[in-house]
Amino acid sequence: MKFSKKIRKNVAAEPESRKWLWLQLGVGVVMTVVVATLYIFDARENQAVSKSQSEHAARHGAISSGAQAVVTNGAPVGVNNTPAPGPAPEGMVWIPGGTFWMGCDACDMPDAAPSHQVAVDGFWMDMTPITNAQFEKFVKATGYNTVAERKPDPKDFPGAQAEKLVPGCAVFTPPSHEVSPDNPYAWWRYVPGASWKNPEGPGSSIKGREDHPVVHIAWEDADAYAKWAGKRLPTEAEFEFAARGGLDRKLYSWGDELKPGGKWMANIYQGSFPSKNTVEDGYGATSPVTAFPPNNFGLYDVAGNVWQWCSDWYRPDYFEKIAAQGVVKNPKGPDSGFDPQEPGVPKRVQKSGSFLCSDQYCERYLVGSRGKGAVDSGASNVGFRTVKSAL
Ligand SMILES: [Ca+2]
Repeated sequence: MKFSKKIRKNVAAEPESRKWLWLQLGVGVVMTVVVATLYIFDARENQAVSKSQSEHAARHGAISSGAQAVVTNGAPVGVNNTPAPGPAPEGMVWIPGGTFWMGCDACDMPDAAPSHQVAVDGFWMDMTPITNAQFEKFVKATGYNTVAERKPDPKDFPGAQAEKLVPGCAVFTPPSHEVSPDNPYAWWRYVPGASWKNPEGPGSSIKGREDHPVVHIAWEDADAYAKWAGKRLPTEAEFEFAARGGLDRKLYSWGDELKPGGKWMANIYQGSFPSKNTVEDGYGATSPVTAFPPNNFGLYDVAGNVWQWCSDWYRPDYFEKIAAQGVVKNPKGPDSGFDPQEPGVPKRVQKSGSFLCSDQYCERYLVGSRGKGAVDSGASNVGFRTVKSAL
């Protein structure tokens, strides 16, 4: 089924995994074996090639002066020369800060416009999304229980039947036939027992996926990990500045071409969403966090693979408001979240898009685009990475 570009880009936000609605709708138990088979698709050959290219990029100037410094409206746009304040914390890279055009006018996404100038100070950022292995360390050290593992409190879900209030999370379950992309419930299933360590539900595990990003992460889970690690979640502005890698107003974190030289640069979706993934990039679900090339700052997976939580509340009109204020320094988002598509459901910003985004659906791997997520909900394509302030 063909949809106009405008409709495709404004269809229901992905992921639509809001827990209370799932519980109202009822709980579906899926054939986890079938889904697990899809998820552990490996494509070792592709991985080997990509990894070798990634390592090459890291050795040869991944952290380059990628900035295209220009002066626009009197404000210098570009990457600062601020040196790293010390040795890099393990697994992190120094993002020197600077001034950039945030957002995207060409994306045809109202919440990402207008593009506007933003300045951010330097900070450390995780080179990759947090992996299953990293999250496991956190859980072993703290005994932390993620939101998906907790029994939903009836007080939070008025009207839901008691027997439906079971721990679980939303798992991508591709339908066998073509469906309209405006009905996410055709491909999301609330799976009892699904969580970071059982990504497709009971019987599935993270074995063999230790270097994949952790998933089924709600905002407070990400925040708890960050605090334990002595870090924090990035602001939306920090994430986008870092993802752009010093490139000025490009569509993607690597440039303006989706597939430079015919090569996939991120783990996204190919084929006819959601029923037929042709897996041209080698991965039908999550991929190892260094499977695709890093950007100019040496950051992996700033587009595709998994959505990554930011600290900002989400409002679709936020860019409009701050664009009127000139160059904004270190913006931290609005005071509260509001999504007119779901008033009353507090949401925070997510960036990068996921392995489920394609040019037919979502397309939010575009570096200046924005995602959003209900704070109490993860999904099988939602993870995070952390940052650390310089001081
Ligand atoms: Ca893919």
